[in-house]
Amino acid sequence: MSTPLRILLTGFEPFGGENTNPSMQAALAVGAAPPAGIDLTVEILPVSCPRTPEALRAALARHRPDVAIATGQAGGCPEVAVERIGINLFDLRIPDNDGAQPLDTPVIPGAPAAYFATLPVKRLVAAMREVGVPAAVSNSAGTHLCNATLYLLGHLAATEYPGMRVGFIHLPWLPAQTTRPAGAPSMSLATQISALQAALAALASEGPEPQVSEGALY
Ligand code: PCA
Repeated sequence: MSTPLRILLTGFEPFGGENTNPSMQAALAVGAAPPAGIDLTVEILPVSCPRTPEALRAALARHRPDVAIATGQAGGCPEVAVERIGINLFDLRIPDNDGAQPLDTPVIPGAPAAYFATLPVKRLVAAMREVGVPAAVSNSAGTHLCNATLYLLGHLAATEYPGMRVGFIHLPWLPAQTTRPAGAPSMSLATQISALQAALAALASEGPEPQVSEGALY
């Protein structure tokens, strides 16, 4: 039997005054029932410009994964979004959980402008669609801590963890987060869990990147 793929999956704690975060719930649920062939560890990260990087670094040092996938909430997004790129920028729309709101500030001063995710983003999207989950590649992870986490993962892979593959998955609101006002897009926790399980299972197998465009702007 081949050695199982070591995957670190992270979710975020609630932020912005909300009382839950779908990424925390979905990541913990997947951690309790990981797909076969994967040595999975789940960590929940704080939402804080200084503390998120510290927690991420500590998690990587503890687990030394082959693959690091972070997940976070993208409130208002109607589908699961597999992020393609993280940029070296904080420009927070709302304060982090320590009340800080840096604008136009690099995540790591002097470091490169951006890092691409090194996971097969189109194959992950295809695997999610195959199990009936609306999903797409996203070409901007925003400028809050989710983008910063993908950027940091790319930077840490480039500088300290050679060979580690990295990616980020943004998840929609859960239905209970969209009751007031009603009508915003949401997705059930069960569907979000299937999306993450499909992505992990796809990583445990080989396959070509689908030659389809994922260049939609919206
Ligand atoms: N979403 C935020 C940060 C934490 C989270 O779950 C974001 O999209 O950057």
